[in-house]
Amino acid sequence: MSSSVLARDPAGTAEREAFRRDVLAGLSRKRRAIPAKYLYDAQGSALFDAICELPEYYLTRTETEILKRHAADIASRAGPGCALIEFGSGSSVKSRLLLDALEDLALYSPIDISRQHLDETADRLRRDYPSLKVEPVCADYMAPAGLPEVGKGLRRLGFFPGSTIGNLTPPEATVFLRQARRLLGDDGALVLGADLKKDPQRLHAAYNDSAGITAAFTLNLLRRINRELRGTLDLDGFEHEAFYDPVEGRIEIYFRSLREQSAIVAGRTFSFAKGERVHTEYSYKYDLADIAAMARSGGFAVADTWTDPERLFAVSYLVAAP
Ligand code: AVI
Repeated sequence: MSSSVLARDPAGTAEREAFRRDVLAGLSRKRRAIPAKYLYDAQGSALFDAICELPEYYLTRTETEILKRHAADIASRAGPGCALIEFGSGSSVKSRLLLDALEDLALYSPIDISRQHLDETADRLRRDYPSLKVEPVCADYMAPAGLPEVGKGLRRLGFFPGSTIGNLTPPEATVFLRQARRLLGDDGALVLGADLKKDPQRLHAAYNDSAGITAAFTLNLLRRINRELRGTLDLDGFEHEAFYDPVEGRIEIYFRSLREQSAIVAGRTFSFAKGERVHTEYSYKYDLADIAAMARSGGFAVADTWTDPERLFAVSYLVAAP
């Protein structure tokens, strides 16, 4: 879906239609799957914020600590007067660490598909940083059509935190990085947060928390389908499933049918066998060689990487490769 469609469609009709199309297509496939982006309605976004606070979910805390410790290193690599372009406008805490550290920042431009999220972020930042030029861009930074031109004439520093890159398959990550490389330009750089491979039990716990918030996040997708697509999915008839696949180096997340059942979605009937599952997310984990290879595939080279003492998470400074 293009950003221009979204901009002309404040009521979200096009978004609703894309959701209907993707859910029906995803449930009609042999290996059922629904794109992860649909997990983030208002309730899903609130649940994800709660996930970030969980004791088992070390990612957010750890990346924030790394950024706190190395914001000055990032700023000295970036130099004065650059434009900061954030892919997504979620985590203002992390962006602020860079906003505070970067010298004579010329522009801050968050790119996000959610107009509401963008406007809220921009309003807050304009209030807290009155002299900062804030230019939000409403666009899908994963759309194959490419990214709109932002920060023209300025040296551009991209920021893609949170290991959101891990929710992309390797080919999708390459597409994203190539698009970012084109937008950031030959003298551009990208600060990339990526979750590291580690003890599978630690990974398992991060996606199967004892409070059940991650399960609620996954199952909220069923609630959204019922609400927006006149669905009759039984919320008690499915469970969250998440496990680490060490061969693929990724967490896989599904909702799984607890019994044989059928449900109506947007006027169509779907049957589920007992144990049948619907894929909702991948969350790839990396070692430093994986990050270097991924960067190369997107036209970048790793100039620096900072990690925490336990080597749970990595923040890399990627420069555009010639
Ligand atoms: C947004 N993303 C980086 C999260 C992750 O860890 O892959 C999404 C998530 N899904 C369940 N827990 C967290």
